[in-house]
Amino acid sequence: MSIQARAGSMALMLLSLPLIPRPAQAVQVVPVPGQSRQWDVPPHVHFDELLHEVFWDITIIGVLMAMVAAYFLFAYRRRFPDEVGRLQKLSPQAALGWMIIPVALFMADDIYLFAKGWELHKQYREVPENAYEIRVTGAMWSWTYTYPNEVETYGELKVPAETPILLRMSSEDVVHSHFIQQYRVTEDLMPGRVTYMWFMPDKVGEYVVTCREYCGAGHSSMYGKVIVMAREEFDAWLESEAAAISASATVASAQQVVSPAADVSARDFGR
Ligand SMILES: [Cu+2]
Repeated sequence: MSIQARAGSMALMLLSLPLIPRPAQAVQVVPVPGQSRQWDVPPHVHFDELLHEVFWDITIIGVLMAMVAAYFLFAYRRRFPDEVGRLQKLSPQAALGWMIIPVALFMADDIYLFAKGWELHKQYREVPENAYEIRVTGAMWSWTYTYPNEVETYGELKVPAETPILLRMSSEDVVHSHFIQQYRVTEDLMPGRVTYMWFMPDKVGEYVVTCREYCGAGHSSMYGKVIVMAREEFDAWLESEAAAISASATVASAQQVVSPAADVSARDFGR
């Protein structure tokens, strides 16, 4: 991208900044339209790229500053005990130049990084169309995950690999925050509101989930796992869980058929 094009896109991004932030309960997940913005690179990879860029940026600036400071310390050192420094008077143009040029350079760098951060933020907020949705309920002190077929797990979030995962989240009591360090993502859960996060589990494996908002004495026990499974393995697991639920529901309804008659007879005989 040329410098002009980059400056143009940065200016556009800045102009699109909402001056008044939307309230947190606005849960309208905007699907990514068409094929134009399918996220080939997951947001957690972008997050790391940007973090490294910031580290390089501050390292280079820091080293340059230190070198200039060391040079000045040496070049303008006191050469004999009674030496008195002289201050050269700058012309107004030179004074303005020394003020404007460094500020412009630093601000350009800062705005460039800010624009990249904004882009990353948008990626985290725009959920891909093909995301697989799971409901999350936080409570003191557990995580409940509910799958589309009403299968529930506790403290273990099982997900298929290479599928974007959308978590739609709420809390039963206080504020919690669902944090998956592997995917560089965290989001608050609040009672009476629904919030969301999405991530791309790109590799099979087990990763850590913690609560990132102090939520009472048992806060540290809100510790769980994300288990990323191969797609077929995940489908088979979900099906077997659903089958187990419907089998136990069949047993329960059979018991219900028996019990009303028993109740009636018990009532009648008790009279
Ligand atoms: Cu919590």
